[in-house]
Amino acid sequence: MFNLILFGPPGSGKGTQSERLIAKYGFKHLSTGDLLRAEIANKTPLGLEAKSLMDKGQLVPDEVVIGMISSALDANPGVPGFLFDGFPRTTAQAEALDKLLSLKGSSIGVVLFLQVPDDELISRMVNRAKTSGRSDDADPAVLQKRLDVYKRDTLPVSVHYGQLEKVVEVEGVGTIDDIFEKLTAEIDARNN
Ligand code: B4P
Repeated sequence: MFNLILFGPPGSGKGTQSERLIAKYGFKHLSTGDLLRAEIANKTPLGLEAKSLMDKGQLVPDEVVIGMISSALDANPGVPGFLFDGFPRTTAQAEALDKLLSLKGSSIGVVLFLQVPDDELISRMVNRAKTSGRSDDADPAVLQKRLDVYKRDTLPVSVHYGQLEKVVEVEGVGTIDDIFEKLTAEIDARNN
């Protein structure tokens, strides 16, 4: 089993590239953002709590997302690997993920870290807001908050996996096809 984390700031293209990577490799896609938006769409109690935090640009509590990932891992035995998209977003989530995978005799193969400057991130999310209907993309103050939270709480995840020598930085500006090619080259160099 080969597991990878697609890592990067909000709007760096994790969701966009994940779609293509799962189509090519057959990984099971686990996006905590998508899982949370499904809870919101179904108006579950968890979804209601998550929506109020997401609309403010804040993270949902660790125990909620760790619980979701733990259930998803158990529900998908026998897959060729998992692609984690938007998770882990805190060091506590990373440590929990490492433990969950080790209980299954597995681990993270590589962390692909998309590098995109802040002004490009903001412009992408503002554009996405026009079509996605995502309320967390519409307000510039919320976008700035999401970038601040990323730098404070999520960037340390790259340090955690950097210490394990698992992080590969990939230029995230360019055409979607070019970035996809760079990501697949890194995966193919490790997953054989
Ligand atoms: P997510 O759903 O993870 O979304 P994201 O980080 O905003 O976007 P992503 O990087 O996937 O960008 P995309 O491909 O869409 O998180 C949303 C919220 O959920 C968080 O703020 C948080 O509140 C909560 N949450 C999620 N996971 C959590 C966790 N683990 N713990 C706690 N809370 C959690 O790309 C963005 C735009 O750019 C798109 O419009 C796309 O078309 C465009 N684009 C992509 N690639 C491009 C390129 N190469 N050039 C130009 N544009 C490009």
